[in-house]
Amino acid sequence: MRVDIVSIFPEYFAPLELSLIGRARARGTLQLDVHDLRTWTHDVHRTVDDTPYGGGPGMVMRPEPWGQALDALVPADGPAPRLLVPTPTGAPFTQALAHELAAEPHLLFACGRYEGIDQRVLDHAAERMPVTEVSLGDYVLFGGEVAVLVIMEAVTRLLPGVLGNAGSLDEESHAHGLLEAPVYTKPPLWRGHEVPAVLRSGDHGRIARWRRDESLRRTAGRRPDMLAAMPAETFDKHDLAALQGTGFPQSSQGMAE
Ligand code: 6GU
Repeated sequence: MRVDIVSIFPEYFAPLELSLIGRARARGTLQLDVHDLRTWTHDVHRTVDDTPYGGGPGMVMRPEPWGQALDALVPADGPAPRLLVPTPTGAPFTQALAHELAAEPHLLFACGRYEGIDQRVLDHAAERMPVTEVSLGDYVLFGGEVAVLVIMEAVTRLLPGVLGNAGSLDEESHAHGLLEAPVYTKPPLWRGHEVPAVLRSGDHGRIARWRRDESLRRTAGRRPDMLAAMPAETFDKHDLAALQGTGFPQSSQGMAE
């Protein structure tokens, strides 16, 4: 996969040299280039922002440097990249979107700062390539840089060959609409806290059942929105026993009143 990142703070992306993302780059699984937006400014102050039309606080990123950056990074021949713009006004970033992005041959991230990028940059880009505005959640960051680090970590670990054990992708939180059960390692007794006996029993059927029960109860407690999104048929009689007292499933999930 090829990835280009444009930002006024290229130094933010130093962590992408480390650990498994760094290794994916060294191996060529990920071909990543970070570009300084100011490369495409031509005044002595290398200006990237200006005051907003209509008034109001803060500054807006000017369209000209962005237009030139996209011209330089979008191949004139061959397929256009998918343009990703991190912004608190974007659609929520989810594991499903991470899977979608991991299947793309070329991603281009445009990191906005201040109050955002002049809308015409995105409208013009959308005439030439798919554009996705994406948000990490309901809070506001200074700019898109940290969001790109998050998105790149979520996407890179889904690329073929990056994780040693691909099976762990199938069992992890958000893979099947439930949070993962708690995990334990040695020693069996630590500061008065024991590892649940079932996990030391060697009975794989009971262990799987225990993990599913814990997943269901944990999801009901912490992420009732996720459990509410699951159709009632998803839950068998063992699941219903595990969910006793949690308020799930709800009548709106198709159960008899
Ligand atoms: Cl993707 N960008 C910014 N600037 N703020 C955010 C965000 C993104 N997601 C949540 N807040």
